[in-house]
Amino acid sequence: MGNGKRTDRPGKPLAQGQQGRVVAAFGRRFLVELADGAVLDCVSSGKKRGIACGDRVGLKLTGPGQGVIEHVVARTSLLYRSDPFRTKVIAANVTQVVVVLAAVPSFYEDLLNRCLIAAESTHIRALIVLNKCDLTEETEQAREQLRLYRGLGYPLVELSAKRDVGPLRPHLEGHTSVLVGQSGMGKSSIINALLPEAAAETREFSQALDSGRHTTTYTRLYHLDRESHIIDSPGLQEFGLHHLRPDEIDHAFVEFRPYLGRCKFSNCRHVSEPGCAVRQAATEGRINGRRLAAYLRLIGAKTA
Ligand SMILES: Nc1nc2c(ncn2[C@@H]2O[C@H](COP(=O)(O)OP(=O)(O)OP(=O)(O)O)[C@@H](O)[C@H]2O)c(=O)[nH]1
Ligand SMILES: [Mg+2]
Ligand SMILES: [Zn+2]
Repeated sequence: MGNGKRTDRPGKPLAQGQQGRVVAAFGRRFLVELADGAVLDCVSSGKKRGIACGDRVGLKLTGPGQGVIEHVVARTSLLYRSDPFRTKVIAANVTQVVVVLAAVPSFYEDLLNRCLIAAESTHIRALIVLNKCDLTEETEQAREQLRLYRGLGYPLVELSAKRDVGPLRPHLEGHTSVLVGQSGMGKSSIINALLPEAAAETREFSQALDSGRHTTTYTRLYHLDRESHIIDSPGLQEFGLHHLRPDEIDHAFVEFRPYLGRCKFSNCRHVSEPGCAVRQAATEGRINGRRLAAYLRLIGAKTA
């Protein structure tokens, strides 16, 4: 399954079916919300794979409160990750990726970069949240580390889910946002702070769907208002980008763009080729060395 793949008859309602939005995705089980607010417990028909939270779907009712998803309406976006063997969808029809970081536990900068690259390559806006700012001492170094990303144009919102999520609210207006990041960064805490009633809902849904673990194990969409929605997702250990071609990765590093097409060789991978405009820019301090190193790790090159 690829990003550009359109799935089944876009927008066409089924004669006896209903349309709804996937508001929770747990393996092959889904909760689908209908226009009247009713939520159905659904499975996917046949071998249909890759249905994501946020997807608009056509479904058939099979019993009280139950249905089968029969098709997926064409998506405006699909955020997903991949390794050489398979693809894992994260969320569909989102307009913003919110990468949630915190100083404690420490975050992996490569994972941040991978989240940003995934967002750029899907043409989704990316926002960085530095949570747990109530831990003032620990946060200082993380703030310093993130200065680079602010310089690249990524909005950085500092907050404490424990104290006040207010600074995040204006950034969510009119967007369908998905919170992504490592486990323990506070994604679900942010959701609960934004939507006090979500705590009860989370417990309710975790009873229906969860295996009883404390961390999030399923993707779940919440409504902030009619136009603004937010998706909580399970913590990521890694963010495989096997599906991206090297030239797509090049373009997803926003600060590389002015130099692309200017290397001596048109297929330059910016590793050690002579006449490389990207490396030249790095040497001159116009591209940060940490980002070039992250790029080289991403394309699997030796950074020696
Ligand atoms: N000090 C402090 N702790 C926080 C804050 N936000 C969350 N935490 C704590 O961080 C821990 C992890 O929070 P969660 O919201 O479960 O993290 P998550 O990102 O949803 O984790 P996964 O679901 O595993 O991906 C919990 O113990 C929270 O109480 C904060 O603003 N300040
Ligand atoms: Mg969580
Ligand atoms: Zn080059």
